[in-house]
Amino acid sequence: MHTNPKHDVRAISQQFALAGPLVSAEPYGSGHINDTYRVSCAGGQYILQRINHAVFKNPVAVMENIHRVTTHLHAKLHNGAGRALTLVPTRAGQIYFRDAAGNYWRAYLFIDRAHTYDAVERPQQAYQAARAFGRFQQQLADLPAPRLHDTIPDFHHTPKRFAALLAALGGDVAKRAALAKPEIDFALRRQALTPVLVEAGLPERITHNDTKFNNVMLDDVTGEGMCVIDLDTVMPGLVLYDFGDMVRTTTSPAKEDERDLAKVTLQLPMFEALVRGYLSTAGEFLTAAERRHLVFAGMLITFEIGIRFLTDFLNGDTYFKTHRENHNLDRARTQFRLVESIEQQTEAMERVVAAA
Ligand code: ADP
Ligand code: GN1
Ligand code: MG
Repeated sequence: MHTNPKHDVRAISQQFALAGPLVSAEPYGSGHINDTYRVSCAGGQYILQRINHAVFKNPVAVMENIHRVTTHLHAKLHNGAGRALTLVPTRAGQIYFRDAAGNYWRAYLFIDRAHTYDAVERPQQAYQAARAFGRFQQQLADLPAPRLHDTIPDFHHTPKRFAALLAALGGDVAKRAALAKPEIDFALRRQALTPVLVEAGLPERITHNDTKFNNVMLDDVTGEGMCVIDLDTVMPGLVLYDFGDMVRTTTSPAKEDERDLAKVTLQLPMFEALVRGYLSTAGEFLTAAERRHLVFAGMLITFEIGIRFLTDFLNGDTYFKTHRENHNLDRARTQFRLVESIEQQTEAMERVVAAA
C-alpha cells in the first residue's frame, strides 16, 4: 500500500461500517486539498478522505452540510437524475471519525462505472458537466432551513482574495516576488474588476463553489454527468461562482497547470456546449441579471483562482498541494492566459449566450 505513512488507513477504515475485511487502500485522485484514498474491501469499494482542517477550520460544520445536502439529493433521485454521494457511517453511527491525532475522516460509497477527468476533451463533456452542476443547484433550491454553514467564509469574495495577494506581495516571505513579476503586473492591472460580482445585487442561492471539471463524475458508457462530488464548499453563494469555475475548467482543453501556454485558449464550441448544458437545467430559475453576468463570471472566477495560485506561490505553497517546483506559478500563468483568451473573445461569447 502506497499511502501517506502518517495515516494508518487500515485502522481508520476499520472505524467505518465497511463491508468485509480491507483488501487494499491507495491514494486516489488529483484533488488539491484533502487526502483521498480508494479502499477496497471484500464486499465493496469506498472513498476514504481526511478533511484538510487547515483549509476547513470547522470540519464538523462541513460534515453537517454534506449530510444534509446528500440526504436532500437522495430524496430527489429519480430516473435520469443521476446519482448522489452516499456517506458511509462509522460503526458507532457517526458521519465522521476523529482520530487520536485530531484528523477528521469520512467515507463514501465508491461510484463505479464513472470517472473524473483533469482536462476536457470534447464539447459534449462540457455540456454534460454543466448540465449536472446546474441540476445540482436546482435540486438544492428547496433545501429546508436553516441556512447551510459557511465552511470557508468569503470563499469567492474576489476583492478579499485580491487583498490577500497584496498582503502576500508586501510580505514576500518566500522571496519569490521577483520570479513572478509579469504575473503580478497582470493581476494588479485588473484590480478594478474584482468587486463587480459581489456588488451586483445578485440573489444568494445554495451553490457548489468548486465546480471544476474533475468534481463531476461522467458515466463511462453514456458520458452523462452522473454525480457531482467534492461537497466541502457547498454553501450559500452566487450561481455565477459555479458557472465561472465551469468556464475556467471546461472551455480550454489544457490542464490547469499546462506549461505550454499556446494550448491554453477558450474554445467557442466548448463554451457554447457549456452554456447549453447549464441552461438546460439552471435556465428555469436564472434571473436576467444572472444571465447578463455569465461571460463576465467566467473571466472573473478564472482570474480569482489565478490570484489564489499566485498568492500561494508568494506565500511559499502553504495552501494547495504542489508536485513540482513553481507549480503554483505555473497554475497562475495558465489561469491568466485563459483570462486573456476570454477577454479577446468576450463579444463572441456574449453572442453565444444571447443565442442560447
Ligand atoms: P479534493 O477536495 O481533494 O479535490 P475530491 O472529493 O474531489 O477531493 O476527491 C478527489 C478525487 O477522488 C475526485 O476527483 C474523484 O476522482 C475521486 N472521488 C471522490 N469521491 C468519489 C466517489 N464517491 N467515488 C469515486 N471516486 C471519487
Ligand atoms: C481546490 O479541492 P479541489 O482540488 O477540488 C480549491 C478550489 C480551487 C481548485 C483549483 C477548498 O479544489 O477552490 O478552485 O483547487 N478548493 C478549496 O484547482 O480551496
Ligand atoms: Mg476535488
